[in-house]
Amino acid sequence: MLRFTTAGESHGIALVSILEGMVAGLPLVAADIDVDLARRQQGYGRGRRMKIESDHVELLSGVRGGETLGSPIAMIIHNRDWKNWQEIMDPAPREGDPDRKRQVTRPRPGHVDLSGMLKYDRSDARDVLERASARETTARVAAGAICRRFLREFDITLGSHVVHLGGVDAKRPQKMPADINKVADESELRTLDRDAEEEMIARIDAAKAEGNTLGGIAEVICDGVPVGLGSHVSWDRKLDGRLAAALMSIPAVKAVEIGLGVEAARRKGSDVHDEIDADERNVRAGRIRRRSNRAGGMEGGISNGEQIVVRAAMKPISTLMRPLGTIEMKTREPAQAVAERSDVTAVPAMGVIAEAMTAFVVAQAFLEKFGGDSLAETRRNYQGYLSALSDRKGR
Ligand code: EPS
Repeated sequence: MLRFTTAGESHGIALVSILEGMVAGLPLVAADIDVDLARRQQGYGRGRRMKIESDHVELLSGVRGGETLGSPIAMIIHNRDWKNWQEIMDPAPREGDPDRKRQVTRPRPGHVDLSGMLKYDRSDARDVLERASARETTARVAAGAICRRFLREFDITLGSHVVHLGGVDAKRPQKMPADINKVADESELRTLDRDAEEEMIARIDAAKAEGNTLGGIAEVICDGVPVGLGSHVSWDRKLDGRLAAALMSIPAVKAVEIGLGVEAARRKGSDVHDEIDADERNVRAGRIRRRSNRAGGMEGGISNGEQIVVRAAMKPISTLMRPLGTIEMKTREPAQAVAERSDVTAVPAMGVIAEAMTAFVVAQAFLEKFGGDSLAETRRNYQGYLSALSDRKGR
């Protein structure tokens, strides 16, 4: 079973990511991971923190001589900002210092500050927000980058682009570029519509001037997935449900759509379902193709061989420089929420994180179906499946 876990606080010493269940023999170097870490740090509207950090992964285990060993892959990403926070975030007990600096006692509406203080019985919301911070997603992107590297061995690729930001829709190009990220990464907002981008930047500037924040939507497209990942037989094996859970777990994501998504509920069946044709060349999909891909590459929780298309919608960040009303927890008196340094928007970064989470779920489902302890074994198993699909006749 492919799985990963992360650890680390936003202004702590470092972030840690452990990916377990990856096959042996996968070529892997730190640079394969660093490219995605750098992509996650981009985006107009980020705060000053991104100028401090320059994320780089150190591989601690599970890789030798540029190849994975099949053992857990442990990674560390140091927080450069730690040097400015050592006193505040020091893990050691601090005698005679009951009032730590930068305590947060005026919880931000929309943030986990308040629920976390109550649940974990903390008087300083910093004990909650340091882990809730989207800085944690760096460690997810590290694990996702290895999954992406694995999927590339099977010609499965992923890209994403921003389709909405702060009230502005981006138009899709007539023809999607073959390498979406190559084009999206050139844009400050990771959008494929340059006109919309200008308008989005203007909205970000205006939001910043008024101390506000903006949300948006990113779309992930995964190409090359064979028919048969996930299963219809049990609720927790459905690929669509697993993808939705993975994307919903990204901080501030409030909705996930697959294919047509919510729009499918408004249309008649004939305008929703993708008609089927035989297609000799399309072995990966069982010598079949759909005339359209409104289903977003899955039917009944099983991949159908079309592109997987998922969208994640992010609410505006809950740290506002013009703070909303709250209470001071010590006195329960009305107060203004804490206004910590933050981003105006992080939608472009969220798209990169959504790619990582999609890569993880697809790699996990792929390994579930084809198994294998080494890359060569997984490849043999996959090729056996493709030849069986190819040889299918009369049924
Ligand atoms: C975040 C607040 C900001 C963001 C941070 C997420 O950090 P800081 O409080 O240090 O200014 O920059 O995102 C990252 C550090 C990152 O790597 O994405 C928050 O409160 O969630």
